[in-house]
Amino acid sequence: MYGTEVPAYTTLVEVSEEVNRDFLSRRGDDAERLGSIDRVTAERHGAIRVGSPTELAQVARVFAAFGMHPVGFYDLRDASAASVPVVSTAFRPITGPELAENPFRVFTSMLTADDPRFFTPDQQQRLQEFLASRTLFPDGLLELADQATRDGGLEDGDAEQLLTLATAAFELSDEPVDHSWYRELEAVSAVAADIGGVATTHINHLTPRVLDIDELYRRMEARGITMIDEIQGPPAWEGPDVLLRQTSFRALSEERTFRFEDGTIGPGSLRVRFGEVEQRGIALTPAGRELYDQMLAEIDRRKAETGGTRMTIARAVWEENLPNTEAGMLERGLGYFTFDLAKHPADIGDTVHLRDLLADGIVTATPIVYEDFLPRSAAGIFQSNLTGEGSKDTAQEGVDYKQEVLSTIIGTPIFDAYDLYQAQVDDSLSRLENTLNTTILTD
Ligand code: OOG
Ligand code: NI
Repeated sequence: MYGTEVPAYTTLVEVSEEVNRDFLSRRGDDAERLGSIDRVTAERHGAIRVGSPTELAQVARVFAAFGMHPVGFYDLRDASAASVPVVSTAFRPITGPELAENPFRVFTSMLTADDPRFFTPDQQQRLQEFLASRTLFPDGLLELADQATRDGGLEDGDAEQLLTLATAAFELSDEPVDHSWYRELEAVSAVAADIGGVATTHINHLTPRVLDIDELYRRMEARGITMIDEIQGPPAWEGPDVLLRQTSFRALSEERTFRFEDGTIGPGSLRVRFGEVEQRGIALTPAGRELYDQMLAEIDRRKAETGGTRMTIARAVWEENLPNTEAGMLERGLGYFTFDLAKHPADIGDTVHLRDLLADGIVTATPIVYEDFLPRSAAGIFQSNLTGEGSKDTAQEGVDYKQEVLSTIIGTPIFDAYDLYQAQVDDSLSRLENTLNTTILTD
């Protein structure tokens, strides 16, 4: 569906597959260190935007039917200079085996229609009325979704029906867009217009995963597709990939039908949907993430001081601060790894240190891939695709959205990503303890 809606997406997928194939033949087995080529080829994240707590709660029911649960909280309202009035979470599978089977995530943003920094009281009221009058997810879809969640699946016919209804809910609508309302919201924020100015939600982008994003960037530019200025997130460097690197091409102008001020209906154009691609690396522990955030601050500081390019400065900062091997990251507790038995030890006591098992080659460590998002990159991706800065009245007090508030709206707790990564580590360690019949000490 999305490839039909946005043909440039198909190009992006083709180029991503080429890049992955070439990377695989260049690097051999090592290329699959962070995921099998089958998984990486199938892997995607999508982004959608909804308008209200009711709509967010409903979409959560749709995703739950597919084993996708809310993970993490992102407040993008303060993450960039531009006006981005949304708070977000990501729906995804939460266990290793589920992720291996279904490597999909959907970054889901909810408009903060009641935040006075963005909307006047009059606009808040009109927005809420507009949003309350539309139905994104029909009852039939929600009932089937709940049934699938409750029963752990559906009969074939019902499963087909669920897929048909769910896909349709994310399809671009051809209902005419109210021109003056859309433009009024756009003056506040292009994101607000994309959410509150149209009758339905839609997939904003669908992002394939590549194993070499620098190469992807070069090849897209060589095809004449202008990418945003910089790859977001970590720089290219010799050490292990961590977290997430992303880049995108600017939203293309798309024809839509508008209802104009004089009552006529006719064509006009919008720019909201873009193409994005990403490279994923090792998930960082809280300590690793703290170091990452410090490095970002240091990069900003040096950039302001010297005026060099961000990527050159970033690489230098990384080389100074981050261990350039997986073993180094593991030793300093910066990244998450699972542990597997490599060979049976001759004999082992009641307790044993993990570091000794690793040193003796009895156990090997495998990095856990980062499955989530980065607020600053997300804000950068939003921002690079806005037509204008929009407006934001920073003198006003913002509405205090936080993870608990979003959990209450959704009706189930939002998972903490660190807890999920740690659970994967702990599972692997308890499996080892059972196999080796010992207690493994990790400090
Ligand atoms: C979501 C932007 C965030 C990412 O990859 O960081 C995102 C949006 O544009 O709706 O998708
Ligand atoms: Ni994205």
